[in-house]
Amino acid sequence: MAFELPPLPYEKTAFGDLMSEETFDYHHGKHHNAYVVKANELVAADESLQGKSLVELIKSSSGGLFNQVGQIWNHSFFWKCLSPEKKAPSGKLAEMIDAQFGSTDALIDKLKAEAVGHFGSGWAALNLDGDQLVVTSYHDADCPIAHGHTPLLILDVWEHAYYVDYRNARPDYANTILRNAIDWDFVAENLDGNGASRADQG
Ligand code: MN3
Repeated sequence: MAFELPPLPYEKTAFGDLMSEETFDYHHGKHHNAYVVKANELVAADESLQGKSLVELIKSSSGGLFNQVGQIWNHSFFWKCLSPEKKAPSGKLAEMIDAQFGSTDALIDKLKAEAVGHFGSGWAALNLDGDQLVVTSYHDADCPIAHGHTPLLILDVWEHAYYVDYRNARPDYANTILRNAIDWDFVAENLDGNGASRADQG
């Protein structure tokens, strides 16, 4: 069965100037869609790949196919990490953040530094490792699932994610999105794997 572009979980205009409709038109409608189209072409051309799930392909492929399926997973997960309604961590997630980083602000500073310091295209991420929160990043189409990591939150730091709205200012993009547009409820759901498994459907 062919992979499909998952619909956005909100309207393309929901974020106003934080992330514009034009950004969603290109980022979801063209970039994310192109990964879906190319992955389907590669799978259709190779019988041994057919019937495999997205996660199975991420774990077993390399090169061109890995780039497409990794990016399908990353984007499907990324859209779910965003919320047009400003939220804050609560419950167990807030306790873990406070215990490890001191405050949500301090965690966001660390995530922002990871996003800004990452050279070239890729993804900044907050993962769960055992009972510890880990801030890290991935290059290009690399994907937490490929490493057996448990992602809680990922932020796209490819230029196509911010160039329409922030031009070259990756720090402004990372700071604005991390402080105003994260779905911390989705992040918390991923502590027990539920959110991540939902993103796998994409
Ligand atoms: Mn992208």
